[in-house]
Amino acid sequence: MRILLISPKSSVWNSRKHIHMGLGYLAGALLAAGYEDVNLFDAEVEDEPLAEHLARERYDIVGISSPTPLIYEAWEAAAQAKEHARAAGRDTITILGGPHLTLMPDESIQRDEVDLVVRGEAEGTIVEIVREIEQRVTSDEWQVDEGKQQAYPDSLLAACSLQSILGLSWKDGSGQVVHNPDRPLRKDVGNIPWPAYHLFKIERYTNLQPITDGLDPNARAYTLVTSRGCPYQCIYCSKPITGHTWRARTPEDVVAEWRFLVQEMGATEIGITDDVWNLNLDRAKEICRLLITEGLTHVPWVTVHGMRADHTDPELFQLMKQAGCRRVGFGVESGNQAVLDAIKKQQTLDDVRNAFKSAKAAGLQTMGFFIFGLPADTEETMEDTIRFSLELDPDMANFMIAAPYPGTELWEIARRDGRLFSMDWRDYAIHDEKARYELPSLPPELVERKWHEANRRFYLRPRQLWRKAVNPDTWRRLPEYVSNAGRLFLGGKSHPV
Ligand code: B12
Repeated sequence: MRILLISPKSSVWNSRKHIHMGLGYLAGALLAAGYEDVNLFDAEVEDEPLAEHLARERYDIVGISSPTPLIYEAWEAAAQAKEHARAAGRDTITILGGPHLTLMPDESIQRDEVDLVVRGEAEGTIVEIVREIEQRVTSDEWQVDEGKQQAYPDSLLAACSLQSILGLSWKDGSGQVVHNPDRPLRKDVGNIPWPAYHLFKIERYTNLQPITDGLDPNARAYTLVTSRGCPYQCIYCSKPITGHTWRARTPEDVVAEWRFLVQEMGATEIGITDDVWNLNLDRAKEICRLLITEGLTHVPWVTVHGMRADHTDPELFQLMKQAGCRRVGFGVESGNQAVLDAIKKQQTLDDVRNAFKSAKAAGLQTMGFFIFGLPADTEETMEDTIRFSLELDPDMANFMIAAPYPGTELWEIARRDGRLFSMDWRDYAIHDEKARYELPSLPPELVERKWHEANRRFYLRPRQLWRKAVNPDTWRRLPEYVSNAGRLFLGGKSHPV
C-alpha cells in the first residue's frame, strides 16, 4: 500500500510553521502496524505544488487533514488526488480527517471526491481502514477502465466491509451516507506509537521561539504532545477531537520521547503543544525534574500555546527554567473578570497576575493570548483587556478576534442572540482582523477598532520597538514585518452588513 498523508496549503494567515502532529501520529501508527510506504506532504513547506506531486507519484490511499478554515483546500486536494490517479489509469482512495471533519462529516462525505471521512482520534481507525482495503481490493480493481462509472456504488470500496470500523463515515452501495458509532477515546495515550518524526522535512519548519525566531538557520524545531485534551469548558474553544477530557502520559514516557528527539533527531528546540500540559501540577514538575536529572536541559523549549495560569506556582516556573524552558504562554483572554466568567474560563485576573509574576521572576520569557469580541464584551471591557496586556507586559501579546467555531457555545450564542456574517469557513481563521458576528451591544466595527488599538498600544511602545529593533531577525524579515504592520495597526477590513 502506498499511502500519502497531506496537510493542505493554508490560505489563512499563519505566521509560523509547525510539524503536523496529527499526521505524524497517523504515520507512526501505520508504520507500527507494518505499512512501510507512508509519506507526508505538508503543503506549507514543500517546494512543489500538491498537484504536481500527485501528477508524478502514485498513491493507493491519500489521507487529508483539515481544521475548519482549510476545508476547501482539503476538498481540492482530494479532487486533485482522484483526477491525477485516474488520468494515470489507476484509482486512489481519499480519506479526510481532523477537527472539521469530526464536527461536520456530512458536508464532506457527500462529495464525490471524498471516499471516507474519519471522525475523532484516528490512530486505530486509519490502520483498520488500510487493513480492510488491503485485504479486499484486488489488484485489478485499482485499474480504471475507460468509461467505467467511478463514483458510488461502483467504487473501489464496494468490496470492503466498513460498518464495524468505529469513527468512520462512508457511503453504502446505494450511495447512502452511513455514520458508524464514534470511536471511544483511548485511555492509554502512553501506548500510542510515537509520531513518525523522521518523515518531516524538519529543517523547513520555523523556529518555535518568537524571540529567537529565524535566528538559527539550522534549527530543527520539533513539537511534542505530553497530554491530550482539556477538561475546561470555555465557550469559545473548539474541541471536537478530545471533548472535555484530559489524558496524560507518564513523565517517564514523555521524557523518553524528549530524549529521542534530542539524541536521535537532533532537535535544537522543542515545543509542547498540549492544550494544558500543567493540569496536574505535580506531573508537570516531575517532567521538569526528570529533564534536569537526565541532563536534557540544553535544548531550549517552550509551551507553544497557553498553559493554565491557575495550575501553577513559583516552584513550577523555577523548575521549568532549570529544565531549559525559554518561554511560557498563557491564555489570558480578557482583562475583565465579568467577561472571564461569562466565557467560563474559571480563572481570576489575580491567577494571571501571579503566573506572569512568577514566570518572569524565574527568568522566563512570557507570551499572552487575548481575545476581543467575546460575549459580555463592551468598549469598556475591551479597554480593560488592552490595559491588562500593558500591565502584564509579556514579551509577546497575541491579540485575536473571537471566531465562533461550529460546536462551541459561542457559535450557539452568536446564532441565537446575534448574527453571523459568513458561513464561508475561510472566514473562521483566528488571526484575521475581522469580526465574524455581531451581538446586540457589540458592533463589529467596535471590536475591530479595539483590536487594532490593542496592537498599536502594545507594540508601538518604545520598549517593544526597541525589542524588535535589536533583534536581527526583524531586519532579515523586514518585508514580512512591514506588511504585517499594515494588517495589525491600520484600519479594519470591511465585513458584510
Ligand atoms: C499545534 C496546533 C497548531 C500548530 C500546528 C498546526 C498543525 N498543522 O498541526 C499551529 C500553531 C501552526 C496551528 C495553526 C492553526 N490552527 Co491549530 N492547533 C494546534 C493544537 C493546539 C494541537 C494540535 C495537535 O497537535 N493535536 C494533537 C494531534 C495528535 O491531534 P490532531 O491533530 O487532532 O490529529 C488527530 C485527529 O484529528 C485525526 N486526524 C487529523 N488529521 C487527520 C487526517 C486524516 C486523513 C485522518 C484519517 C485523521 C486525522 O487523527 C489524529 C490522530 O489521532 C490544536 C488544539 C488541539 N488540541 O487539537 C489547535 C487547533 C487544531 N487549531 C485550530 C486552528 C483554528 C488553527 C488555524 C486554522 C488557526 C488560524 N490561523 O486561523 C491554523 C491552521 C494551520 C494548519 N495548517 O492546520 C483549531 C481547529 C478548530 C477547528 N474547528 O477546526 C484547534 C482545535 C484549536 C482550537 N481549540 O480552536 N495550530
